[in-house]
Amino acid sequence: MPTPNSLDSFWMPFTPNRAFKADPRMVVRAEGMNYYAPDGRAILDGTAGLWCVAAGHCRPRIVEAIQRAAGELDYATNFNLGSPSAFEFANRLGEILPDQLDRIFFTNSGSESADTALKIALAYQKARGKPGKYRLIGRERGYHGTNFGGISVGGIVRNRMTYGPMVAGVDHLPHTLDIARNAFSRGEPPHGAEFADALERLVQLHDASTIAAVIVEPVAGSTGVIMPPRGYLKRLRELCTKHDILLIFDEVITGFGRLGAPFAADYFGVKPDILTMAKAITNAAVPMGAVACSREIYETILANSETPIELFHGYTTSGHPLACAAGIATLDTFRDERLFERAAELAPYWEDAMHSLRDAPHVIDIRNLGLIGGVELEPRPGAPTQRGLEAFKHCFDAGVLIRVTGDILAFSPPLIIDNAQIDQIVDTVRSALNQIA
Ligand code: PXG
Repeated sequence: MPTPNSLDSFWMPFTPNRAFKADPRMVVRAEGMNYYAPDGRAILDGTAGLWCVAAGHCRPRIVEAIQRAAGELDYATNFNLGSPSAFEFANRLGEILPDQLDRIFFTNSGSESADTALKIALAYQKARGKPGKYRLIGRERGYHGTNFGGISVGGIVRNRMTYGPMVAGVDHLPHTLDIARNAFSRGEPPHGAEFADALERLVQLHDASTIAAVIVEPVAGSTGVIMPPRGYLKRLRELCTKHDILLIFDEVITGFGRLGAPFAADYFGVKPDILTMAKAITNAAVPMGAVACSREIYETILANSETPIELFHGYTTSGHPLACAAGIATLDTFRDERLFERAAELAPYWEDAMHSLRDAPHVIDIRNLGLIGGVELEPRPGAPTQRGLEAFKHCFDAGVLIRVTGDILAFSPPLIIDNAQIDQIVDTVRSALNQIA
């Protein structure tokens, strides 16, 4: 890989550009569980890239599928022209998605998937003769990417406050993090199913006849690993059904085995009407996202269309041949290596390992589910986020990549991790916490 002469031109996403460019951290290669720094040093990937490299890095089967596709059909539009791999990949996704949730719209990212899902929800309500159902309900601390729909229903202050009034007609449920009652609980926290009842209050405020959809992450990842309290998602489903409101699960991080089941919908036994995907859909080897809709939604929109084109929405690279080839090879890998089952088998060891950090300095909560972990640190007085950042840097220098959100350390390793590598992550984090003030 060529060494750049300057770091000036690339405006890095969600990064303190000035600080990073003054003290850059680079990786130049990856394989399996590891990244490699320019000096050849291995860095264990405790975050599967950014929650996305579920099968581990540079898997030959996926690499070869992309190479083959690039030489065979580099690009074809799916606007009024078809290429087989998009149909094939949609069929394959349908085989592992929840029953009847198998009408697939392709996007290029999780952000596009969120906005696509919201638009489909509105199109469905209009198609069934209920255009007055236009409101979209998100949740505090929700993350649905960075496009306008996603930040409107999302609940992260910094992602919203700069960008004006956003999409109209949006309201939010409360988030479900309740450290006072649930600190150090293992798996689904016991308290807080009643947070779902806030939807009843929103119905009283706005009336259900104005509400199109509720969108939530089954497990909130990027806002600091927030687990759904036991019974919460079921109750949310019941309330949505009761009030004729669509339920959208954003499964951009929970999809593809992260919880030890194909999707969080399977893990929790709660079926949404629309489910968004991205990241691990291609093992992140080619950018891609997708939105799975119920047959009822798809058929209603098609049957009631007043125009030949039923949905005025799409992207130049929706269902790109390289992404579809990568996606099919990724699903083959998940299946043949039984990676979703492997995640379920590893989860108890992972849980014990995460919770062994309970007595480490600064730790005020630990949360886990499937192969997800979150360790919340007490913020340093007057300097929030500093402790988290220092822990991250210590771990990186010691050869382990973790993710940090404020003072919360987040873990989401590739599903191919083994027990010794889990131990290495935990030992490195413990040592980092022992070294920082
Ligand atoms: N929905 C969810 C639930 C996500 O986690 C997106 C949508 C947006 O996906 P794209 O592909 O547009 O980035 C995400 C992305 C973190 C972190 O620190 C997580 C994400 C992105 C950046 C950082 O955990 N998730």
